[in-house]
Amino acid sequence: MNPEDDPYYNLRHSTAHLMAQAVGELYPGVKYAIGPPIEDGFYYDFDLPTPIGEDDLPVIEAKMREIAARDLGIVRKEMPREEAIAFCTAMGQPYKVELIGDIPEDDVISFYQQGDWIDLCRGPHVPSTSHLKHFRLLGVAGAYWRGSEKNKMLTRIYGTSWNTEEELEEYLQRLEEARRRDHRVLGADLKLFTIMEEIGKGLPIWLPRGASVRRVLENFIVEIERRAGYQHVYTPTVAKVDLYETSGHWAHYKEHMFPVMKVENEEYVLRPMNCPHHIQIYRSQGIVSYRDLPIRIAELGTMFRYEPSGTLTGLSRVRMMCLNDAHIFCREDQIQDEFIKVVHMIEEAYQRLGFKEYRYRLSLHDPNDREKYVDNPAMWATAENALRSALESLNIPYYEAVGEAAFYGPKLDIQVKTVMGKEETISTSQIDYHLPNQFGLEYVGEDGKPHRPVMIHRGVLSTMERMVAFLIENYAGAFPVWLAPVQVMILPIADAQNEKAYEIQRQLLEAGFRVEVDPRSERVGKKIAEAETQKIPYMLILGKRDIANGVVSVRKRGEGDLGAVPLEEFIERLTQEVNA
Ligand code: TSB
Ligand code: ZN
Repeated sequence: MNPEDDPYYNLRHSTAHLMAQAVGELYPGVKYAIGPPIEDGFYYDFDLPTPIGEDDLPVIEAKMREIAARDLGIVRKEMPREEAIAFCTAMGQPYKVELIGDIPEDDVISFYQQGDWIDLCRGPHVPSTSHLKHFRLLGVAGAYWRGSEKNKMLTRIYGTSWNTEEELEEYLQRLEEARRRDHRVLGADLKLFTIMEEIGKGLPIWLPRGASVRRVLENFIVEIERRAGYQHVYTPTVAKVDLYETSGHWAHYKEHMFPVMKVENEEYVLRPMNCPHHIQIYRSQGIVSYRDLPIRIAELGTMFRYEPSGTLTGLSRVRMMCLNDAHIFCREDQIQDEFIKVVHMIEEAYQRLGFKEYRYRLSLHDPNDREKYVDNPAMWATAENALRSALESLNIPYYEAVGEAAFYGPKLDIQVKTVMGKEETISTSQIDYHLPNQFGLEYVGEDGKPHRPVMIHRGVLSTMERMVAFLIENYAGAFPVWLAPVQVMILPIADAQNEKAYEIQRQLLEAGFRVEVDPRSERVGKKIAEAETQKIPYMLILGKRDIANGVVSVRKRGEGDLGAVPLEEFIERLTQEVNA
């Protein structure tokens, strides 16, 4: 965001400063990182002496209003580099010292001061704190210093700031709208999932309705994979540490793994990925011929990742997850073809799921990051070239991101946006020359000699957790009939119709649908309203007259009354819609 193309730049940047000053007065000893304006608002990252949460925001906001009312002039000060470094060091602001190091040699180093508070800053700003009136603090999140998980996790406070009270109100309303779609809110309202502190952070419980959606998705993708020649397996969710030492996870992925468990005199870890297990399946098959390839091993594989608590988000970022995973072992001359098939499978799935807004990201390694990435420039060149040429023949638009590859190879990631505006990876397809090497995988070529296969790692639906989070938001909880956890709710008008309602439920269950009865002695109007709030696609209303006439009165979510039809006709309609 630049001052030139954002009319709110100064206002929001100044409000970020105001917040930082307030935090400084409330939490002496706070260390300041960065605090830029962003779309619709601003944030500031703090290294705080005590942890804070959403509950503390009103106090900070009140302090901000108090400081704004002091009408402090905001003044620019320039300083020579050495002086600036000494100044920030004396103030106990190590992040600022680091930031000064990033400023190009010839650039002027400037500070902005309001009252007794001062911050390293390029500016510009509004003239005085009294210009800041129409703001609101919105949330707290964890954020790594410089965005790298190798650095300390800081506390990020988000806020918004506008020129008028009307603008602010309008924005808050827009936000409220987005929040209504937030999968965490809908997940609770629609009884899809819950997270219990008693069990632990990032460890969601799938309630019956959420589990239903998940089961439908699992069956859906397993069937697509079966047709495409994948073989499904089950493998253990733990393994010996040695396995991950061999794979390279121990060297490059350890900080994402849970700590080691000692069992008798062996060491085990919860697996953060399924690949090494699938590699063992390849190895267990004895001699593999070039004619046997590709071998496609698939699993709805449960895995565990140590994600810092500040990054956990409902179902979309968790610590235990089930990935729609597969590893394709193939010859080099098969990579392109297999890769293209994976992308087509992703597109097929998205079409059925109704996803339209997504972007392809080519995720490349960062040659300067020796810790994250396997150090083998020739291997990276081969893998990245193979991926690029597959992309070329697919002829799809994509953008590139350096430093987003897996430690073992480049990826094609499919990026989507959550309702809260965060970009996330759903599907991924990755080319890997590293793991086959680590495990010494071989096949016998046409020439009778041993050769090394290449691996494609791919997840089409992502983890079931992240996929369901995304689906909830995508549909605002109103799942299409084939995915809906409860497809039909039967609403008897009076108790006298309950028995018949259960009979119809049995018939519909037999026909393969997910159906519930609401037998409570409530007004039917109230039962209808509740089923609407639960976003159930079909309601069957059952009165005395319906039973006498041998029909059910059908209501559709969002459309209302569709009239009375014999049950068989309704079943036919439903079957057609589910299979459409
Ligand atoms: C595709 N070894 C590969 C696999 O064979 C792998 O694990 N790739 S991954 O690390 O990119 O993860 C696969 C997908 O899991 C990601 O694209 C993302 O959609 C999902 N995912 C990753 N971390 C989390 C998490 N903490 N919570 C929910 N989903 C996650
Ligand atoms: Zn893998």
